[in-house]
Amino acid sequence: MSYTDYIFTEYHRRLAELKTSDNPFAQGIAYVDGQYVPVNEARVPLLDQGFMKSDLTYDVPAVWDGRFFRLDDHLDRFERSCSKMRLTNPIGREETRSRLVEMVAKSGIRDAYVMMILTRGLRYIRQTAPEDCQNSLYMMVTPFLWVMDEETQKTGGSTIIARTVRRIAPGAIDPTVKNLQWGDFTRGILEARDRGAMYPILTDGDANLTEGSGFNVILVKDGKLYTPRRGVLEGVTRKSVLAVAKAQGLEYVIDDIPVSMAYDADEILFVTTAGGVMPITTLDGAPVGDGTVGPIAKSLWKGYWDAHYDPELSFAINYH
Ligand code: PDG
Repeated sequence: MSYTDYIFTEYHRRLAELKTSDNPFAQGIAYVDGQYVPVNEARVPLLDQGFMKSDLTYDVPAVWDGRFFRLDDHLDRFERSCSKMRLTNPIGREETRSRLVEMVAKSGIRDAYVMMILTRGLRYIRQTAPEDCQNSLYMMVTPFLWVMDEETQKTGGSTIIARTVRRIAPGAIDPTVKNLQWGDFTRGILEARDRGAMYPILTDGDANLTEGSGFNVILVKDGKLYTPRRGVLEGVTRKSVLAVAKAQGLEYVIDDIPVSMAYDADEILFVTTAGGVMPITTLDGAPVGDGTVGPIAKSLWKGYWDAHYDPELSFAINYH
């Protein structure tokens, strides 16, 4: 059995166990207003400014095979985002951390997509001062989510460089603050659909690559990795993948990456917590390299999933 098949077989076995569970939280658990509720019953108050204006920040860690992966990296980024947005987590970092672990344990979910969202909160109707609001924390733990499905991970996905939209400028919305202002990505996704592709890559409007709809982009050329420096979220998955690459003896560059380089790349990878390493084999309708999932994509894919068992990067959840 190939390593990919092994990983997915084990994942499906754990998922099947979850499906037969009678735990009310097995399909997901949410934390809203200090209470735990099944995720499908969770509601946001209409006047929450997170809903009214996307005045919020969020983060997404994951649990894989019963182990929380890089939780502290995600909490670090979440704290940095909150402070840039002048949002204050009402329960603080330590309680957030312990509740997330508790929620995973309560749900029994072995492979989880975990989300914490901190909004400006209620009572802030346009003219009111944002600092007067009591900020609201929402959290949820749901079964793992794949931005790229299993079959496509094996054969490679398709992308386009968006022509009809650029990534919002960092001087308008700071992309290092993880945000849900997806207007540019949504336009990019619609363009990708129109052009028969799965995913868009957005440029900075100045002939450099930025990122795509929920993932960082890595190009491979002559055995070296290239990934954009500016106009992007500083992805935790990218950090993991670059560390794996380094351990495998590959060099990488984080810099301005011209769009033209994508058309010249031997391999293209998308990386995100919600799906890991996603090989891309078609760009603007033409094959990337020889049009198959390349050797570096394969070795980074394996290295990335192996890293989930590294005790320096993950810890086991104690399911009761
Ligand atoms: N860039 C953007 C804009 C993202 O939203 C994400 C993650 C990343 C990069 C990768 O960051 P990291 O490696 O730290 O996960 N977004 C995921 C996927 C969203 C989706 O639904 O497609 C998320 O917010 O869950």
